[in-house]
Amino acid sequence: MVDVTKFRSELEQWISMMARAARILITSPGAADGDSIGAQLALRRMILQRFPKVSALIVNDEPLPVRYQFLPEAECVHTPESFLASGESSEFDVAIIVDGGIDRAGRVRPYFEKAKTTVFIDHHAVSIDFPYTIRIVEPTASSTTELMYHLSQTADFKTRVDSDFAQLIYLGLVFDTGFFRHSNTTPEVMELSASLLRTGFDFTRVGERGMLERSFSSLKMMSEILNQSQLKAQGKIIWSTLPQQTLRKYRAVDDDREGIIDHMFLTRGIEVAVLFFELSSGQTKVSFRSQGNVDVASFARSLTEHGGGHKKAAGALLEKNIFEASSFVLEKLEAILRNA
Ligand SMILES: [Mn+2]
Repeated sequence: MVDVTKFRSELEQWISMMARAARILITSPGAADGDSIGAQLALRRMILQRFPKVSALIVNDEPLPVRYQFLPEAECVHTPESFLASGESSEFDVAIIVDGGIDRAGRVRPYFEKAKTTVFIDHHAVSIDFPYTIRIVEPTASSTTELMYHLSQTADFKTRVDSDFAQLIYLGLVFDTGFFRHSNTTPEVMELSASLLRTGFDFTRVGERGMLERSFSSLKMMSEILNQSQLKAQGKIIWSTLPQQTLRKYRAVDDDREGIIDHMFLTRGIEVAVLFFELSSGQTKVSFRSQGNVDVASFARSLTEHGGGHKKAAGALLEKNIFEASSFVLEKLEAILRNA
Protein backbone atom coordinates (compact mmCIF):
# COMPACT_ATOMS: atom_id res chain seq x y z
CA MET A 1 0.00 0.00 0.00
CA VAL A 2 1.54 3.27 -1.09
CA ASP A 3 0.96 5.87 1.60
CA VAL A 4 2.27 9.31 0.74
CA THR A 5 1.12 11.00 3.96
CA LYS A 6 4.56 10.28 5.43
CA PHE A 7 6.01 12.71 2.86
CA ARG A 8 3.98 15.61 4.31
CA SER A 9 6.96 17.82 5.10
CA GLU A 10 8.84 16.88 1.90
CA LEU A 11 5.78 17.77 -0.17
CA GLU A 12 5.32 21.05 1.65
CA GLN A 13 8.94 22.04 1.08
CA TRP A 14 8.85 20.95 -2.57
CA ILE A 15 5.63 22.84 -3.30
CA SER A 16 6.92 26.02 -1.68
CA MET A 17 10.10 25.82 -3.77
CA MET A 18 8.08 25.36 -6.96
CA ALA A 19 5.79 28.25 -6.05
CA ARG A 20 8.84 30.52 -6.14
CA ALA A 21 10.41 28.89 -9.21
CA ALA A 22 10.44 30.19 -12.78
CA ARG A 23 12.19 27.20 -14.36
CA ILE A 24 11.93 23.55 -13.45
CA LEU A 25 14.00 20.69 -14.89
CA ILE A 26 12.63 17.14 -15.02
CA THR A 27 14.92 14.23 -15.89
CA SER A 28 15.57 10.53 -15.37
CA PRO A 29 18.57 8.27 -15.93
CA GLY A 30 19.72 7.27 -19.41
CA ALA A 31 17.26 6.39 -22.15
CA ALA A 32 13.66 6.67 -21.01
CA ASP A 33 11.80 3.44 -20.27
CA GLY A 34 8.03 3.10 -19.86
CA ASP A 35 8.05 3.94 -16.18
CA SER A 36 10.49 6.82 -16.32
CA ILE A 37 8.88 8.50 -19.34
CA GLY A 38 5.36 7.99 -17.96
CA ALA A 39 6.47 9.50 -14.65
CA GLN A 40 8.23 12.46 -16.28
CA LEU A 41 5.32 13.39 -18.54
CA ALA A 42 2.81 12.89 -15.71
CA LEU A 43 4.90 15.07 -13.40
CA ARG A 44 5.09 17.81 -16.00
CA ARG A 45 1.29 17.86 -16.19
CA MET A 46 1.02 17.91 -12.38
CA ILE A 47 3.36 20.89 -12.16
CA LEU A 48 1.82 22.86 -15.03
CA GLN A 49 -1.73 22.43 -13.72
CA ARG A 50 -0.69 23.66 -10.30
CA PHE A 51 1.77 26.35 -11.49
CA PRO A 52 0.64 27.39 -14.98
CA LYS A 53 3.23 30.16 -15.34
CA VAL A 54 6.26 28.04 -14.64
CA SER A 55 8.46 26.56 -17.38
CA ALA A 56 8.80 22.79 -16.81
CA LEU A 57 11.30 21.19 -19.14
CA ILE A 58 11.97 17.46 -19.58
CA VAL A 59 15.59 16.80 -20.58
CA ASN A 60 17.11 13.32 -20.89
CA ASP A 61 20.61 12.22 -21.83
CA GLU A 62 19.28 10.02 -24.65
CA PRO A 63 16.64 10.90 -27.26
CA LEU A 64 13.14 9.57 -26.63
CA PRO A 65 12.83 6.03 -28.08
CA VAL A 66 10.45 5.88 -31.07
CA ARG A 67 8.05 3.59 -29.19
CA TYR A 68 7.11 6.43 -26.80
CA GLN A 69 6.57 9.12 -29.38
CA PHE A 70 2.81 8.53 -29.50
CA LEU A 71 2.42 9.62 -25.87
CA PRO A 72 0.64 12.90 -25.11
CA GLU A 73 3.16 15.79 -25.12
CA ALA A 74 6.04 13.50 -26.12
CA GLU A 75 7.30 16.39 -28.25
CA CYS A 76 8.19 18.18 -24.98
CA VAL A 77 10.94 15.68 -24.22
CA HIS A 78 14.36 17.18 -24.98
CA THR A 79 18.00 16.13 -25.12
CA PRO A 80 20.66 18.59 -23.88
CA GLU A 81 21.32 19.55 -27.54
CA SER A 82 17.68 20.18 -28.45
CA PHE A 83 16.93 22.35 -25.42
CA LEU A 84 20.11 24.41 -25.79
CA ALA A 85 19.44 24.85 -29.53
CA SER A 86 15.97 26.19 -28.70
CA GLY A 87 17.65 29.10 -26.87
CA GLU A 88 16.38 28.02 -23.44
CA SER A 89 18.47 28.98 -20.42
CA SER A 90 20.39 26.17 -18.75
CA GLU A 91 19.67 27.57 -15.27
CA PHE A 92 16.93 25.93 -13.22
CA ASP A 93 15.43 26.82 -9.86
CA VAL A 94 14.18 23.32 -9.14
CA ALA A 95 15.51 20.09 -10.71
CA ILE A 96 13.67 16.79 -10.26
CA ILE A 97 14.96 13.32 -11.11
CA VAL A 98 12.58 10.35 -11.20
CA ASP A 99 13.01 6.57 -11.39
CA GLY A 100 16.73 6.41 -10.61
CA GLY A 101 19.60 8.51 -9.32
CA ILE A 102 21.56 11.39 -10.80
CA ASP A 103 24.68 9.19 -11.14
CA ARG A 104 23.21 7.76 -14.36
CA ALA A 105 21.81 11.00 -15.84
CA GLY A 106 24.80 11.52 -18.14
CA ARG A 107 24.98 14.94 -19.77
CA VAL A 108 21.99 16.25 -17.79
CA ARG A 109 23.86 15.94 -14.51
CA PRO A 110 25.64 19.35 -14.60
CA TYR A 111 22.31 21.20 -15.15
CA PHE A 112 20.72 19.22 -12.34
CA GLU A 113 23.53 19.89 -9.89
CA LYS A 114 23.45 23.64 -10.57
CA ALA A 115 19.78 23.93 -9.54
CA LYS A 116 19.03 25.58 -6.20
CA THR A 117 16.65 22.81 -5.14
CA THR A 118 17.10 19.17 -6.17
CA VAL A 119 14.35 16.58 -5.79
CA PHE A 120 14.61 12.78 -6.01
CA ILE A 121 11.44 10.74 -6.60
CA ASP A 122 11.85 6.97 -6.88
CA HIS A 123 10.62 3.53 -5.99
CA HIS A 124 13.99 1.78 -5.97
CA ALA A 125 15.36 0.88 -2.56
CA VAL A 126 19.01 1.57 -3.33
CA SER A 127 20.56 4.68 -4.77
CA ILE A 128 23.85 6.50 -4.52
CA ASP A 129 24.42 9.13 -1.94
CA PHE A 130 23.73 12.50 -3.51
CA PRO A 131 22.76 15.44 -1.30
CA TYR A 132 19.28 15.94 -2.79
CA THR A 133 17.34 18.73 -1.09
CA ILE A 134 14.19 16.60 -1.03
CA ARG A 135 13.80 12.81 -1.26
CA ILE A 136 10.50 11.06 -1.92
CA VAL A 137 11.41 7.38 -2.12
CA GLU A 138 8.79 4.68 -1.66
CA PRO A 139 10.05 1.11 -2.25
CA THR A 140 6.56 -0.36 -1.77
CA ALA A 141 5.42 1.34 -5.00
CA SER A 142 5.45 -0.98 -8.02
CA SER A 143 6.67 1.83 -10.22
CA THR A 144 7.47 5.51 -10.14
CA THR A 145 4.17 6.24 -11.89
CA GLU A 146 2.25 4.52 -9.07
CA LEU A 147 4.01 6.78 -6.57
CA MET A 148 3.49 9.78 -8.87
CA TYR A 149 -0.24 9.06 -9.08
CA HIS A 150 -0.56 9.12 -5.28
CA LEU A 151 1.42 12.36 -5.10
CA SER A 152 -0.81 13.85 -7.81
CA GLN A 153 -3.94 13.20 -5.78
CA THR A 154 -2.75 14.97 -2.62
CA ALA A 155 -4.17 18.36 -1.69
CA ASP A 156 -0.88 19.84 -2.91
CA PHE A 157 -1.54 18.89 -6.54
CA LYS A 158 -5.13 17.63 -7.06
CA THR A 159 -4.22 16.75 -10.66
CA ARG A 160 -7.07 16.07 -13.08
CA VAL A 161 -7.10 12.37 -14.00
CA ASP A 162 -8.13 12.62 -17.66
CA SER A 163 -7.36 9.98 -20.29
CA ASP A 164 -3.98 11.57 -21.16
CA PHE A 165 -2.79 11.62 -17.56
CA ALA A 166 -4.21 8.13 -16.95
CA GLN A 167 -2.30 6.53 -19.83
CA LEU A 168 1.01 7.95 -18.59
CA ILE A 169 0.46 6.40 -15.17
CA TYR A 170 -0.77 3.15 -16.74
CA LEU A 171 2.31 2.85 -18.98
CA GLY A 172 4.60 2.83 -15.93
CA LEU A 173 2.41 0.24 -14.20
CA VAL A 174 2.44 -2.18 -17.15
CA PHE A 175 6.13 -1.57 -17.84
CA ASP A 176 7.44 -2.15 -14.33
CA THR A 177 5.11 -5.05 -13.53
CA GLY A 178 5.72 -6.75 -16.91
CA PHE A 179 2.01 -6.60 -17.74
CA PHE A 180 0.98 -7.43 -14.17
CA ARG A 181 3.17 -10.53 -13.96
CA HIS A 182 6.01 -9.57 -11.61
CA SER A 183 5.82 -9.86 -7.83
CA ASN A 184 5.32 -6.08 -7.50
CA THR A 185 1.78 -6.51 -8.92
CA THR A 186 -0.32 -5.77 -5.86
CA PRO A 187 -4.12 -5.66 -5.58
CA GLU A 188 -3.69 -1.86 -5.30
CA VAL A 189 -1.91 -1.81 -8.69
CA MET A 190 -4.83 -3.67 -10.26
CA GLU A 191 -7.36 -1.36 -8.61
CA LEU A 192 -5.47 1.71 -9.73
CA SER A 193 -5.27 0.31 -13.27
CA ALA A 194 -9.01 -0.32 -13.28
CA SER A 195 -9.72 3.25 -12.23
CA LEU A 196 -7.34 4.56 -14.93
CA LEU A 197 -9.03 2.44 -17.63
CA ARG A 198 -12.34 4.13 -16.80
CA THR A 199 -10.99 7.37 -18.29
CA GLY A 200 -11.24 5.67 -21.68
CA PHE A 201 -7.72 5.77 -23.15
CA ASP A 202 -6.54 3.23 -25.70
CA PHE A 203 -4.87 0.71 -23.40
CA THR A 204 -4.19 -1.72 -26.26
CA ARG A 205 -2.11 0.97 -27.95
CA VAL A 206 -0.26 1.81 -24.72
CA GLY A 207 0.60 -1.88 -24.16
CA GLU A 208 1.45 -2.78 -27.75
CA ARG A 209 3.16 0.39 -29.00
CA GLY A 210 4.60 1.36 -25.65
CA MET A 211 6.00 -2.08 -24.79
CA LEU A 212 5.92 -4.78 -27.45
CA GLU A 213 6.33 -3.16 -30.85
CA ARG A 214 9.76 -3.31 -32.52
CA SER A 215 11.25 -2.35 -35.86
CA PHE A 216 11.81 -5.04 -38.51
CA SER A 217 15.60 -4.83 -38.13
CA SER A 218 15.22 -5.09 -34.36
CA LEU A 219 13.10 -8.22 -34.86
CA LYS A 220 15.84 -9.73 -37.04
CA MET A 221 18.48 -8.84 -34.47
CA MET A 222 16.44 -10.46 -31.70
CA SER A 223 16.09 -13.62 -33.77
CA GLU A 224 19.87 -13.76 -34.25
CA ILE A 225 20.55 -13.35 -30.53
CA LEU A 226 17.94 -15.97 -29.61
CA ASN A 227 19.29 -18.31 -32.28
CA GLN A 228 22.78 -18.05 -30.80
CA SER A 229 21.72 -18.54 -27.19
CA GLN A 230 23.29 -21.45 -25.32
CA LEU A 231 22.55 -23.51 -22.24
CA LYS A 232 24.90 -24.07 -19.33
CA ALA A 233 24.82 -25.69 -15.89
CA GLN A 234 22.61 -28.62 -16.98
CA GLY A 235 20.18 -26.26 -18.64
CA LYS A 236 19.75 -23.96 -15.63
CA ILE A 237 21.48 -21.03 -17.34
CA ILE A 238 20.62 -19.64 -20.74
CA TRP A 239 22.93 -16.98 -22.13
CA SER A 240 23.68 -15.06 -25.27
CA THR A 241 25.72 -12.08 -26.41
CA LEU A 242 25.15 -8.91 -28.35
CA PRO A 243 28.51 -7.74 -29.72
CA GLN A 244 29.06 -4.32 -31.29
CA GLN A 245 29.29 -5.84 -34.74
CA THR A 246 25.75 -7.26 -34.42
CA LEU A 247 24.46 -3.87 -33.20
CA ARG A 248 26.08 -2.23 -36.23
CA LYS A 249 24.76 -4.84 -38.65
CA TYR A 250 21.17 -4.07 -37.58
CA ARG A 251 21.80 -0.36 -36.91
CA ALA A 252 20.37 -1.03 -33.47
CA VAL A 253 19.52 1.63 -30.90
CA ASP A 254 19.45 1.05 -27.13
CA ASP A 255 15.73 0.42 -27.14
CA ASP A 256 16.16 -2.56 -29.51
CA ARG A 257 17.77 -4.49 -26.66
CA GLU A 258 14.51 -4.37 -24.67
CA GLY A 259 12.52 -7.56 -24.32
CA ILE A 260 15.07 -10.03 -25.71
CA ILE A 261 16.10 -11.43 -22.35
CA ASP A 262 12.45 -11.93 -21.40
CA HIS A 263 12.10 -14.47 -24.18
CA MET A 264 15.24 -16.24 -22.99
CA PHE A 265 14.20 -16.48 -19.39
CA LEU A 266 10.80 -17.95 -20.20
CA THR A 267 12.53 -21.04 -21.63
CA ARG A 268 11.34 -24.13 -19.73
CA GLY A 269 13.72 -25.36 -17.03
CA ILE A 270 15.79 -22.17 -16.88
CA GLU A 271 16.78 -20.61 -13.57
CA VAL A 272 18.79 -17.65 -14.78
CA ALA A 273 19.00 -15.88 -18.16
CA VAL A 274 22.07 -13.78 -18.92
CA LEU A 275 22.56 -11.41 -21.82
CA PHE A 276 25.84 -9.60 -22.51
CA PHE A 277 25.86 -6.30 -24.42
CA GLU A 278 29.15 -4.97 -25.65
CA LEU A 279 29.09 -1.19 -25.03
CA SER A 280 32.62 -0.56 -26.31
CA SER A 281 35.65 -2.78 -26.74
CA GLY A 282 36.47 -2.70 -23.02
CA GLN A 283 33.02 -2.35 -21.48
CA THR A 284 30.20 -4.88 -21.25
CA LYS A 285 26.74 -4.54 -19.76
CA VAL A 286 25.23 -7.72 -18.45
CA SER A 287 21.54 -8.26 -17.72
CA PHE A 288 20.05 -11.00 -15.54
CA ARG A 289 16.60 -12.49 -15.09
CA SER A 290 15.96 -15.13 -12.46
CA GLN A 291 13.10 -17.62 -12.29
CA GLY A 292 14.45 -19.58 -9.38
CA ASN A 293 16.11 -18.92 -6.08
CA VAL A 294 19.13 -17.01 -7.29
CA ASP A 295 18.99 -13.39 -6.12
CA VAL A 296 20.47 -11.75 -9.21
CA ALA A 297 20.60 -8.29 -7.59
CA SER A 298 23.08 -9.45 -4.95
CA PHE A 299 24.91 -11.52 -7.57
CA ALA A 300 25.23 -8.43 -9.77
CA ARG A 301 26.50 -6.41 -6.79
CA SER A 302 29.07 -9.13 -6.04
CA LEU A 303 30.52 -8.66 -9.54
CA THR A 304 31.07 -4.90 -9.36
CA GLU A 305 29.97 -1.79 -7.51
CA HIS A 306 28.19 -0.89 -10.77
CA GLY A 307 25.75 -3.75 -10.30
CA GLY A 308 22.34 -4.13 -8.73
CA GLY A 309 18.62 -4.17 -9.35
CA HIS A 310 15.83 -6.41 -8.14
CA LYS A 311 16.02 -10.05 -6.92
CA LYS A 312 14.62 -11.34 -10.19
CA ALA A 313 15.89 -8.72 -12.64
CA ALA A 314 19.27 -7.04 -12.36
CA GLY A 315 22.27 -5.80 -14.28
CA ALA A 316 25.92 -4.87 -14.00
CA LEU A 317 28.47 -2.85 -15.92
CA LEU A 318 31.84 -4.57 -16.30
CA GLU A 319 35.13 -3.07 -17.42
CA LYS A 320 35.91 -6.12 -19.56
CA ASN A 321 35.50 -7.05 -23.18
CA ILE A 322 32.53 -9.23 -24.02
CA PHE A 323 34.53 -12.49 -24.07
CA GLU A 324 36.22 -11.85 -20.71
CA ALA A 325 32.94 -10.66 -19.24
CA SER A 326 30.98 -13.72 -20.34
CA SER A 327 33.50 -16.28 -19.06
CA PHE A 328 33.98 -14.32 -15.80
CA VAL A 329 30.25 -14.07 -15.08
CA LEU A 330 29.17 -17.53 -16.26
CA GLU A 331 31.86 -19.27 -14.21
CA LYS A 332 30.75 -17.50 -11.01
CA LEU A 333 27.09 -18.09 -11.74
CA GLU A 334 27.65 -21.78 -12.42
CA ALA A 335 29.41 -22.12 -9.08
CA ILE A 336 26.42 -20.57 -7.30
CA LEU A 337 23.96 -22.89 -9.04
CA ARG A 338 26.15 -25.89 -8.26
CA ASN A 339 26.07 -25.05 -4.56
CA ALA A 340 22.39 -24.12 -4.48
MN1 LIG B 1 10.64 2.11 -12.36
